[in-house]
Amino acid sequence: MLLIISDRHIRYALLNIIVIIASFIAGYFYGSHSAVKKAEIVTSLVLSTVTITWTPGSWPRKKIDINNDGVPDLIMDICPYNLKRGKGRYEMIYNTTRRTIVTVIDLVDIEPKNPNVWVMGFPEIIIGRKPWDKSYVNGFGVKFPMKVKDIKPFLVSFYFHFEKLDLLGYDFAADAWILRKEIAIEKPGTGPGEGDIEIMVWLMGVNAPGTKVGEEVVPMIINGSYVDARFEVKRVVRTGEWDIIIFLLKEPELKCGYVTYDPSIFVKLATKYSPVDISDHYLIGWEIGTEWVAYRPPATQKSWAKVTLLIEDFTVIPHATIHK
Ligand SMILES: [Ca+2]
Repeated sequence: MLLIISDRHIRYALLNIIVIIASFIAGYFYGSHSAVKKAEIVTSLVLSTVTITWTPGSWPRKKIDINNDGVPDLIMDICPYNLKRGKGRYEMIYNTTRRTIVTVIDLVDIEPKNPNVWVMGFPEIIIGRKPWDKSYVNGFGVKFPMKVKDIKPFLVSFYFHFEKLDLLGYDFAADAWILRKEIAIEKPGTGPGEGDIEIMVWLMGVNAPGTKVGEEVVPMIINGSYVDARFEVKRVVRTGEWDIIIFLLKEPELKCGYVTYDPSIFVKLATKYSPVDISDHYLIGWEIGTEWVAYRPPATQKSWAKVTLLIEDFTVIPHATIHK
């Protein structure tokens, strides 16, 4: 993992190298010097990562089974929804042994599908599903879909870190959909529309859209400590389309680190700010990723976007919450 440079990772890399060298030495003495033994080692190394790579016109995504029990636990999705063309590298790499997800964007000559939309994509990991999916990925045990008024607590926890950040705009955020019954239950796969709600939880980012409608305090664990996290609540109300509620972390200011929170708290708070009654709506999943905005005309002459996002130790714990 040449993209990761912290001390911890250097130590890990050294440990890996030592293990690999020890394996080869052990193989040498164990016997046989056989080609089969060497082949086994190479195969296990090759299989330790799963990479999905964007090319123009594609929408790469892959279900990942973290604990290898045959049931998918999350979807890794490049989600290039507004990216028409670009030269370079846009990929996500899941490392099965270290359980890291690295997103790499290094593109030039970028062309959007819709020039009026600044966000190019939302490379992300998903539990449950997106509105356009027909089936759920519920391997962690959170039973999506969940009716809002009956929602059960669950925790999401992860470490995140940005490197080589060279973007006109970005966020690191959760995205989730609260859908009417007729879409969530009766017609899964139907895109959202008027009467549905998209909620976002921004841990960092610039230029969150919407009008400020409130402030909330939410319990979180950040880098191992309990925090009364202060959020600004913003709302985007739109005619003929779904409305958006954004929880924007104001305090503590976060650039990277370990984060744990209970998404059901945000869903309950969203009922207070939603322009429509969502108590009988359904939460269909929880997504974490980065919306990215490229430098491009007319803001700059050339177009480019560059960032590496590391998500590590991602896990979900059903039926758990955070209390002070
Ligand atoms: Ca699994």
